[in-house]
Amino acid sequence: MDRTLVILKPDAVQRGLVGEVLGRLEKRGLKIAAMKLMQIDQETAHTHYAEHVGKPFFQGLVDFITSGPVVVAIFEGPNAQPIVRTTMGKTNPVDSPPGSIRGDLAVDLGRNVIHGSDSPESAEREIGIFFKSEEILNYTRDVDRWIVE
Ligand code: D4T
Repeated sequence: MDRTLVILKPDAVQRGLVGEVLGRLEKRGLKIAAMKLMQIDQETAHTHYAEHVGKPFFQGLVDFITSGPVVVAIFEGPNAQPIVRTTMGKTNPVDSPPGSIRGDLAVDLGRNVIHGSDSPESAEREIGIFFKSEEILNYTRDVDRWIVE
């Protein structure tokens, strides 16, 4: 089954949006395979955002993602990675349609509430940054047969 990494960024925790955002992903039909509340340190932030090193927004991005607690989670389901990305909306909330997480809950690129892996390869890399294999649970839900044919 496909897995993807989700981070509810410090703005989501501070604004009390954790339940709302997790609920939208659960209601879409995805299953939580792992989850924790944590504070990301500078080194982990640099590793996670390695593709953005050198860009003008990099330091602000690292300062923001390390500025307070985040919730990191692994969501599982068929096509988990693109399903999460479309549920999130576009990177910039101004381009995100109403009905998407960012289109309903955010207005600013630098406070866009949620991160989701942008490819299966990114998902695998990012899951490895935040979770040990024993923290990822394998279990079935009775409802899954009503979600996936
Ligand atoms: P994340 O990684 O936060 O889920 O965002 P996306 O995957 O949707 O988008 P991204 O990697 O291109 O950007 C990472 C992060 O940087 C912020 N950002 C981005 C910014 O502050 N200024 C910018 O110009 C860009 C492109 C927002 C998301």
